[in-house]
Amino acid sequence: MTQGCENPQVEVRARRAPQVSYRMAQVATLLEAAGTLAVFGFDPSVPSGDDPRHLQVALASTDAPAPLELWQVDGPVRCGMEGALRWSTGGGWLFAAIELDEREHGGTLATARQAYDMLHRFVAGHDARHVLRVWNYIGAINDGEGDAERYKRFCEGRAAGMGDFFAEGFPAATAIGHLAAEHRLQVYLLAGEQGGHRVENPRQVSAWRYPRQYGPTPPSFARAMILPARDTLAISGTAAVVGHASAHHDDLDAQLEETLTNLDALLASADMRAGFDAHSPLKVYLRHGSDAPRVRDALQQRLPGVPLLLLHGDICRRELLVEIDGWRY
Ligand code: 3EB
Repeated sequence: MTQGCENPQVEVRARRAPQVSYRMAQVATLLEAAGTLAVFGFDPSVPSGDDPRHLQVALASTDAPAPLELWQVDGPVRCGMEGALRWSTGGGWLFAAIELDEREHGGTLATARQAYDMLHRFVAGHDARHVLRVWNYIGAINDGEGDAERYKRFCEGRAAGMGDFFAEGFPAATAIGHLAAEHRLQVYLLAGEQGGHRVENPRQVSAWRYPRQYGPTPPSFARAMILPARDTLAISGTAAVVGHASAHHDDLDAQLEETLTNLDALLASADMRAGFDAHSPLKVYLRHGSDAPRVRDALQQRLPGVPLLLLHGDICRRELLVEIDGWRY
């Protein structure tokens, strides 16, 4: 475009990011609130709701009662179901979620492929077709040896199912093992009308460049995504990985410190000021649920006032005990 000739009427205005918060409330109350795009519960024994916007994640909160996670957008929201897929759209955003049973789709690899194939076909038919952020919850993620480990099979199937849909670059993502029935695969995503800006961590090898030792297909995700209005950073699952190696094997405190250093490095890499605050919710995944009080104490000291949601789940490398994802507004 010739400089100085930009027509403001042609330029698409980037939409305000969905507002993510943790709430102690009833699901129904949150679903009735204005602009509710999605409500997440964290109790694997509870089914997802009749309302397509209510997803029960297969990971258990370490807190009782557990808070709900709320996504709110500007403007009216429409929603629906299409087979195994639930979706909602409003304010220029699209939420889509799928849950598949591995026993019906021929194992971990084939089920991941199917989930990504269905999701990308669905998203491609919408105005909000730029997938910015994905969450993957996989049963028994560390079962199986070598290349047969379920996480590595998932990575192969994910790559096969997305095909060249993410040719412009991968979304930010989280992949965590849940402790519910191992055949349940849950994948959900946020897509927008415009692409975001991918952020990598200079302290870490980009996941899609991990060497062969981590599996035949490297993980397909960006470390973080700046949303189109540049108002928000969506942060991928972040752990004590330095270079491509896991640091501080089986040392929880040291892994937590390394993870916080990685989060700081991501903020710097995104040109955002340092630190997290009361508007920047973080989700903490713990391999051992019994570590929850210690981790909560440590994080409350290090990140005072930051909303935390602690979940009991397995990290995709056996030696990792903690992983953190979240939003920085
Ligand atoms: C890591 O840094 C930790 O496979 O989608 C973090 C975030 C991790 C996302 C994924 C995996 C994924 O490699 C693991």
